[in-house]
Amino acid sequence: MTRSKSKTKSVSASTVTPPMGTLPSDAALDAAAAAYANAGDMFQLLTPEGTATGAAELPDPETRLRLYREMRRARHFDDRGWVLYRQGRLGVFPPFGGMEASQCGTAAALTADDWLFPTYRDTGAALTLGLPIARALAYWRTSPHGWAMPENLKVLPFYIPIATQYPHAVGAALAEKRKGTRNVAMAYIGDGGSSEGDFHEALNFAGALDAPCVFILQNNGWAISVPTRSQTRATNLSRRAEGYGIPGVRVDGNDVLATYHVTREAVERARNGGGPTLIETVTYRVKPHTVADDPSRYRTEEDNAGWDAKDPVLRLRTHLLAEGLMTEASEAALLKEVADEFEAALQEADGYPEPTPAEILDHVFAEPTPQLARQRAQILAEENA
Ligand SMILES: Cc1ncc(C[n+]2csc(CCOP(=O)(O)OP(=O)(O)O)c2C)c(N)n1
Ligand SMILES: [Mg+2]
Repeated sequence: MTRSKSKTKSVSASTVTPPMGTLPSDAALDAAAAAYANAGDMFQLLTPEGTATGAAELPDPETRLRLYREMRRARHFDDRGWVLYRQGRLGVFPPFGGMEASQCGTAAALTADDWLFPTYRDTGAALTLGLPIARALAYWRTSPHGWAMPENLKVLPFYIPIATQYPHAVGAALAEKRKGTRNVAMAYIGDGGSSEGDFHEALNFAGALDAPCVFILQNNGWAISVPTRSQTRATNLSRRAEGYGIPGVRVDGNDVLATYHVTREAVERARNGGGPTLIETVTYRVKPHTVADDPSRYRTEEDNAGWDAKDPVLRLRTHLLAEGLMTEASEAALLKEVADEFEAALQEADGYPEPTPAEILDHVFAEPTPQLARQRAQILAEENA
């Protein structure tokens, strides 16, 4: 487990990037392996103090401001979610505060034509690609309004079963390849999920068939109460990619400029026929597993030490203020916009009709199977009896 002793020596992500439009050569994979052989190394563009490492050029100012906005939208959802849960206005949901760089920076590298397969913790990623806030709230209210993919957006509903989304993403990526598009599929998973068979099958399948897939492995140190260090002997999860012949990148998951940078490279490679990439974002679950969890039962203050100082939102904030790209006044205006957007979405979600029992079967398949149709008729008959 490397989370507490992260030596953030900057490794250029370009060392693992083959030229556009080509498959990764053995030499490129060897270079990737060499670059990431030291478990402490990870790609970083901004130090926790907000200064540039010089490992690569920073994204342009407009992109940096966009990333800040996306992280603030995500953080606001997370903060308000806690309050709404305590008020009985939102169900149990998994908070992701502190993981915004890992989620928003990666999702921001996609376009609305691409696929996104999120886990239950990836609201920040889904919002970044355009999932309406009201739909995300509906999901955590167990309302059918949150169960389907929104129109014009290929964001799957949040997956609760661990790791099943990985093979699904490979299927979607291969379908895009067959259709001859340049669209890619991005799938998220946790450190715990990466110990499941589906994870390994998906990486092998994607590598063998050159699926245009980007696999994001968010190593947040914990799978509920199980620390990463005790569920695997692997200390650098990105190196698992080597076993499947695909590039693996390890990135500071609390540095949004770095997560965006490496993900853009991986997305471009996939679009250009270069196949899949595994990206390990090294981050930490500073919050409980869900809002109903009590992490003091299984981890100590020592476990958590140092992570608040690595807060991804504050890191970019320091940089933007220092560079004059944002002032306290312009930030205040942004925060007001973010809060107003959320309250309008909450009102919209409050206006959704209460679900009826038969709706539990909607959205399971595009066309209901005969069994589902029979069950639906039965539920309706019971309701009307
Ligand atoms: C197939 C399956 N097994 C077990 C569970 C119970 N479960 C829910 S969350 C979780 C831990 C997952 O940890 P990780 O993949 O690291 O994701 P994180 O919660 O840290 O984001 C487990 C075991 C589940 N949802 N699905
Ligand atoms: Mg985890």
